[in-house]
Amino acid sequence: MSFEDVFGVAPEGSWRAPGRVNLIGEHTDYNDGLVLPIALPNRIQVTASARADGRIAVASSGHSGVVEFAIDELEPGSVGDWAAYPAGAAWVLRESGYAIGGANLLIDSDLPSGAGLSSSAALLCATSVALLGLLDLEVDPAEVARLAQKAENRYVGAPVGLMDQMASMCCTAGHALYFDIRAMSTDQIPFDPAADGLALLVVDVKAPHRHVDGEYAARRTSCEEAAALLGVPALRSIAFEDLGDALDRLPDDVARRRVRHVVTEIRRVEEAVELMRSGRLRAVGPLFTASHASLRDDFEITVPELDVAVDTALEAGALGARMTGGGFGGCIIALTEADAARAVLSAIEKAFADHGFRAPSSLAADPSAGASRVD
Ligand code: GAF
Repeated sequence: MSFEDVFGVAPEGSWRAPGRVNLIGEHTDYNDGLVLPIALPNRIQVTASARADGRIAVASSGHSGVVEFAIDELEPGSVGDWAAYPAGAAWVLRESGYAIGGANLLIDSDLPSGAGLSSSAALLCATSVALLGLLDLEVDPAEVARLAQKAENRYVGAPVGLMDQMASMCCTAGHALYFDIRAMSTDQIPFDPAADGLALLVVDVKAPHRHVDGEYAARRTSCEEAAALLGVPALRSIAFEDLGDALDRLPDDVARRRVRHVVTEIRRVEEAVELMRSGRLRAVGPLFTASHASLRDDFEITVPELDVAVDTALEAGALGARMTGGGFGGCIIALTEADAARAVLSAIEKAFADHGFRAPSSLAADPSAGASRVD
């Protein structure tokens, strides 16, 4: 589907924003914590031309038809389904005082959706940079990320944290993004497994998403309620050394397990970054595995496909493995010796066939750059 065929005019440019996998630091972002994502080579691309009538027309290679709306009339929920994301991006830019104009937008993607690779954030970020790019407006990438999160929270209605949008906007090639949400500070950590004779496998377990939105919101609410009970603004304020005391002050076992996950996971991110900075990438493997156990047992967001993939990867010799992303489906990552990657993947494929699960698929995990204009 060419831009001219759909809109009858030539495009003025294309902008792209990648998906991500998080190396470690899961469900910590909305607790003011620490995360460590890499951007994937897979991305969402928005090709665009300006319109003079204040309307946005959006088409997608993954969906039929053109959805059209007036920027001035956008209100949360006014556009639904997949077009809610580009509409949300336009709404938040308008609300934030950016004088965006009308546009024709054609969306194209090689980023699997529903695989926990952050296609929603990528679509919001790609649309935002396209709408701003048509006006030649330079906006700080972290600010675009914050606006994209606001659109997802307020326009789409998903109570997500800020990790995915920051990964999509601020990652750089060859690095993981160490993002401290409380400080709103970032550091680029060199990440090149191949240089150490290692590989990072990303495996989509193809599990049907089960109650993802409701369960995500429930986890967030549990964390916020626990923080209120402990008298802190967010669980980040509970130091690892004070975890035992904090757990003693909580009224029930579920709250204790949720808090234990968040506090220990933040600690694991610090440890992983320390190891990566000192060139000891192999030693990060056990932290991945501990993170998965915490997400499975304390945060309770894994599903059988994720657990089987992780257990099988470890049995087949992976140095560490964990689910990545929001949970309840999506992907696992496994750190392996480079020459063991194929065997680990084959073992997961065989285990899935034995369990009667859908066949998994794997993706390249080259740490890639954040959103940009496509030359
Ligand atoms: C999803 C959310 F969008 C992120 O903000 C983050 O909370 C993640 O789940 C879990 O770490 O991707």
